[in-house]
Amino acid sequence: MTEPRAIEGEVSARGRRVAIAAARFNDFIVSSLLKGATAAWTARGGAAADLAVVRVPGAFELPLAAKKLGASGRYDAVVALGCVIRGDTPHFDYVAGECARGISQAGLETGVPVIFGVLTVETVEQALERAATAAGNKGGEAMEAALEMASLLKQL
Ligand code: INI
Repeated sequence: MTEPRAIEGEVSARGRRVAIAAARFNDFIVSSLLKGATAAWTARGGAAADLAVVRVPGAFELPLAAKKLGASGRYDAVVALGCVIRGDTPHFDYVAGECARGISQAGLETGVPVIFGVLTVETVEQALERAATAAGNKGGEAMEAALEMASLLKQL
């Protein structure tokens, strides 16, 4: 039997334009995610002038900024970065839940990949583990997912 035709995205930033929307809340973590994302952009051949970084107050504000960036037609993908750490109140559930739902919705409504690079963790230690500057940086992984999806969507 002949093999089915495989369609896969390429993780390359060459010729791509990407926007990052990053929350300022918990900046001691988000700045590391941002470093990981920009390092992945450069490592994959992206030009500095083709990467935009937009800051918003907190994770709750990421969906609206991501939607506007996606709808602008200027970017092949949007990466949303943030960090929500569980506290003693139900606030976490509202912020994390609305952020995840809104980011998914922004992608579906604009047709532009919007990547969920938001840590939702119980403790600061868990956040630090995932924002390490070396391997395992979730910002870098989010950028790679954005590049793969941008390439894939162009083929579908
Ligand atoms: N925003 C975050 O990005 N992370 C959090 O952990 C957080 N907590 O815990 O409150 C948080 N709150 C702010 C929120 O995102 C909005 O900026 C604010 O409610 C104004 O709309």
